Amino acid sequence: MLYLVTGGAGFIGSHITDRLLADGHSVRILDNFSTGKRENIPDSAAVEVIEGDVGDYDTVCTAMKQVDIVFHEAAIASVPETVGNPLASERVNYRGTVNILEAARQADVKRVMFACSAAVYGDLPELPKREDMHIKPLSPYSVDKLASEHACQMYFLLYGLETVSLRYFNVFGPRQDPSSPYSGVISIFSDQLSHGKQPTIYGDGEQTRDFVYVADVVEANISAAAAPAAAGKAINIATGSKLSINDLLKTICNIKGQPFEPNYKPGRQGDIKHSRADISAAREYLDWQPVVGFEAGLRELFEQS
Ligand code: UD2
Repeated sequence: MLYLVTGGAGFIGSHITDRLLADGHSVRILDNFSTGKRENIPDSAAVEVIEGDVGDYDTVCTAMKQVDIVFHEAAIASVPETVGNPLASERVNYRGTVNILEAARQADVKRVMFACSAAVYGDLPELPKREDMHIKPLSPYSVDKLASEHACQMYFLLYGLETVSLRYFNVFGPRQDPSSPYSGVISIFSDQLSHGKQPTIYGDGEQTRDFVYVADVVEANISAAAAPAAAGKAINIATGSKLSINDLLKTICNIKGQPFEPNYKPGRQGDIKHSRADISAAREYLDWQPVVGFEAGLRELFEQS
């Protein structure tokens, strides 16, 4: 089987690539290296790398040749970046997905997994988030992810191309880049503590998130590629539990054996207060639930960093 992983040099895509290689598959990576890193790609004869952009249809068609299954992880992942540049978001995050879907249709690909996001839910207060509830995307990023999800469903219904949209919640793990202020909070805290810097908590720290470990996200993708009932669905990928940012920092400090003294700053504009998923659809359609989980994931992350 030949797999195409877009964004395969990035955080989640590189972990999916590792998993596919471990199973003996061949992997083609399409990545423009805007945020992805060459060192994330294993040195293996079973990996082919195409440097290129999902926004370019001809490039996508070249990358799609002979491919059986696609994991579409490439995106402009920074919400603030898309707020500053909505056209770039539309080109990569929406049109990039349509390019993938159309090229996959032309190449008779068996299934496409699309990396969607909990961002589509916006700031509506109702919890836990269920896939069928009212949503309110609030940024170019979330609008383009939602539009992509609709395109995935449309390609399934209209053309029979099997697609699965996975709505990732707060994913964490090795290779998540801590360098931007909008990087995942776990990568930022971990990096700050490693360098003896005081962590910052925005707001009162009582906001909560549903943190899911990257290895569990990879397994959700592997299940989605094979589960018959998943085609045409949008499915939350999370743990179903919540943790406050205050408790997150305490847990990290306990594991690292370092004391902490957070610096509290005003809450971020647009910050969502609480986020937690209902993961019953993942259980039902993917026969998936997180196996590593939050604390074991944190320990694994710190062992590797
Ligand atoms: C996540 C996604 C984002 C989008 C959004 C939709 C990540 C990295 N980001 O943003 O792409 O899908 O959900 O709602 O998964 N915080 C601190 N100190 C720090 C950094 C963050 O207190 O140094 C707080 C931050 O204000 C927020 C929480 O930690 O309340 C989580 O922040 P985040 O940037 O990791 O993720 P989030 O949920 O804002």
